[in-house]
Amino acid sequence: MAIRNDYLAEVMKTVVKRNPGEPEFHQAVREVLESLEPVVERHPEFVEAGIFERIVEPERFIMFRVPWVDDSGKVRVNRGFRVQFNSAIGPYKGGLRFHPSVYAGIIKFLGFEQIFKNSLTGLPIGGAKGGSDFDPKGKSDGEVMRFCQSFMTELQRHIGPDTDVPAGDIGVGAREIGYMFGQYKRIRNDFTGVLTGKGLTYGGSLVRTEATGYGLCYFAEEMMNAHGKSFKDSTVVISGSGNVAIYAAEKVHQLGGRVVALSDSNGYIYDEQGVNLDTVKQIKEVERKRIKEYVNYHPHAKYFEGCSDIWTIKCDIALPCATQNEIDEKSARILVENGCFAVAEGANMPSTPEAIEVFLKNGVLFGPAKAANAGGVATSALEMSQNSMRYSWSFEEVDAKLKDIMVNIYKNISAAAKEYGHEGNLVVGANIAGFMKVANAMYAQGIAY
Ligand code: NDP
Ligand code: 2IT
Repeated sequence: MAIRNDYLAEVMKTVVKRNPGEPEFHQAVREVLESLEPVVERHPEFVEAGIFERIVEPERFIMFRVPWVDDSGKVRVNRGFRVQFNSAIGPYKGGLRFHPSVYAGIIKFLGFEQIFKNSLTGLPIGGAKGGSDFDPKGKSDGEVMRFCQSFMTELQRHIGPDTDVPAGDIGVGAREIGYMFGQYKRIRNDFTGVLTGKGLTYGGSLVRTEATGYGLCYFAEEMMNAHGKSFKDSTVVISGSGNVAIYAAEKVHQLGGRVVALSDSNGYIYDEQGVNLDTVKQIKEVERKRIKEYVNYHPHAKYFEGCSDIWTIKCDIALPCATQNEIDEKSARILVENGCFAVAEGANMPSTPEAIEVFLKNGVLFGPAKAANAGGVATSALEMSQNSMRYSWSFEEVDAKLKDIMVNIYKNISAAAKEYGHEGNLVVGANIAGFMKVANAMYAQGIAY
């Protein structure tokens, strides 16, 4: 698809001009604007109120220096970011990514996607994202702690439980959230739910660790059930071996499917008998080692260098759970040729636009990230609710709410796709359904931002 509507094409042109050298941000905006053509036609009042021009421009973009001292006593400097993209429907909410590839364009693409994803959850959360080009790999716990403390020393002045509530993403898990929470509390003298993904001993919610992966499978199962398919007896390939990948794999196994491959940025493992998740958790969560260690525990499994070839493995269902643009047109074609009938995105924007086109043209059931991986942030919002009540729900209660939310997301986006003339296209459905709630809220609040 291309942007055919002249007005939306003009909005896109301004985005490219204002944000030069940020292709991931352009890609995320272009996809949403393409989907919104039928909305422009039906809602001239949104055009008049400048909703489209406003929604692509962050309310606030913060960039800061993060100095810290490594174990050898050397001073190191990283760059920190927080984009507070949209607060129309609730306090800014979104994860923090620590990865060497982080720069303004990555943070903006993720923050922009987060607006619509958070809207789809049905919960009152605005869109944000942040992070740093810090690489936690190979760093000692002490180095990670000093970095997190320095990062929070600046970030704390911009956030708060009713203002902006960060969480994890790539490279930010329970350890990093703990260090940042401790530093926030020390500086502000405030024990409050300012971060989500906290440990269970200090305000965390049950199921948050599992939520993105579990939610992804609840969504995918609902999408497949609507077409007479399911995880039961299926072969599944999952990329990544981090938080999202591990708990997606756990839920696939619970639903009767078999996960045969997982990866990291160096390569992938193939275990025809089904991946042993106790081993993967030990390697990745406890030892923080590489996925190739898996074959030392299970010699019948195979390890291959290079992560992108994971998509050449024959499977029924593919769940990309590593990073952006990890499935290109070629990989998408191979998946289709091998009989893959469903793809649900655990990572943010893991399929290139060309790959998505291949899936849609070939009738592959395709669950786009902002719908399929919304279970993580939805459960973060449930953590915020529990913190506000100073109460905590049981695992079963939170899990049931998560499942409900994911089923509703599927229903709402397929209904929106149909209503706007694109039945079956969940990309268009997710973008329109996510947009409508935010646009209505912005419209009602006047030209405040
Ligand atoms: P983790 O840091 O726990 O794991 C990331 C995994 O992806 C690792 O296996 C990592 O391998 C791999 N990976 C990261 N970058 C690359 C790369 N450039 N190329 C190849 N592989 C890579 O992160 P999460 O599991 O939390 O996040 C995974 C994806 O899910 C991200 O896109 C994130 O934005 C998205 N997401 C996360 C949510 C959450 O709640 N955590 C919620 C919604 C979406 P390696 O160890 O080699 O770097
Ligand atoms: O991309 C995402 O939705 C996340 N990384 C989770 C954000 C959150 O606030 O829980």
